[in-house]
Amino acid sequence: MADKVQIEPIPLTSTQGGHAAAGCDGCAVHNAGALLKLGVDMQNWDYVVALAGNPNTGKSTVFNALTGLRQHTGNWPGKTVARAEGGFVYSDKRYKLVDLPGTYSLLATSLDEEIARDFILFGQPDVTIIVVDATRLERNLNLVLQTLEITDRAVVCLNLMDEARRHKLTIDDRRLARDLGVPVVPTAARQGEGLQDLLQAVHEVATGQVIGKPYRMQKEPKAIKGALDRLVAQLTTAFPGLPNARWVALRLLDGDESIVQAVRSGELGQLISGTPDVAQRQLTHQMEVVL
Ligand SMILES: Nc1nc2c(ncn2[C@@H]2O[C@H](COP(=O)(O)OP(=O)(O)OP(=O)(O)O)[C@@H](O)[C@H]2O)c(=O)[nH]1
Ligand SMILES: [Mg+2]
Repeated sequence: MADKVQIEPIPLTSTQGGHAAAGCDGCAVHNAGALLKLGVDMQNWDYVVALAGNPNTGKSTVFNALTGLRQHTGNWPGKTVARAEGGFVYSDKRYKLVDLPGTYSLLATSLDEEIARDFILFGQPDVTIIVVDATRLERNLNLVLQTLEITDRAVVCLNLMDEARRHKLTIDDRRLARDLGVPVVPTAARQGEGLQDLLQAVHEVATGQVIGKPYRMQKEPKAIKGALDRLVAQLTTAFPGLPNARWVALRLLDGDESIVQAVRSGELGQLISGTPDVAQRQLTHQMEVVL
């Protein structure tokens, strides 16, 4: 059933609204400094929401519906990849929405993947909406699971539900939400269906009313378990509060150059305030020896 979207798109030049702060219930968790480096200015906005998803799943349709076409387009800093950002107000909170490049994975093997991955990892958006094609769920879940390894602040937008219905596909979205550990909202974005529920789910995650407990693969091959455990312990010491130490450790073991670089340069440390330099230097030194 189509519902009416009651949102209030706002011009990007508006100067009202609060600042992001950390360390309280319902407060924003995004990393304003890292976001600025990624070209997103969070002054005068409460929350930042990233739109991720496989190519052609309806991300831009969702984006346009939520921002009412009030949007800036440009490039990612230093890259020739296009970026759109826009804004809306929902329940008295000012949300900035950033449309990420469409990707099948977040393993950073292409520029698009690197941009999407870095935005979620370093920008630490308050919510990441993962738009999935309900008619190709299996293929789309790959990106969902990878995103959930990095952040627990996610909402799955189960889009193209009209197409799924046309193909006589029924999806148990409640079961999916339970299994994934994050909210799942069925939508047909082109018709505006489900967008009100999507906004409500985003709001609940952003304000901490709903806390995701994402499904994460726990079983790793025996051969790497010892190394993984050691690396996680070292990362946790070097970067206390790192929200995804296990994922970072797995990427380091995989030789992911941009993550190795982020540890070496301290960029990873900038995500968390009060990082003890000594532990970080020790880890960096050990990595120099190993790599
Ligand atoms: N039937 C149907 N079509 C949709 C829906 N959402 C989006 N579309 C259509 O799907 C096509 C792709 O939508 P986009 O919003 O451009 O998808 P995207 O994910 O931004 O695509 P890329 O940026 O190229 O990765 C367009 O023709 C949309 O009109 C939906 O819920 N139902
Ligand atoms: Mg698009």
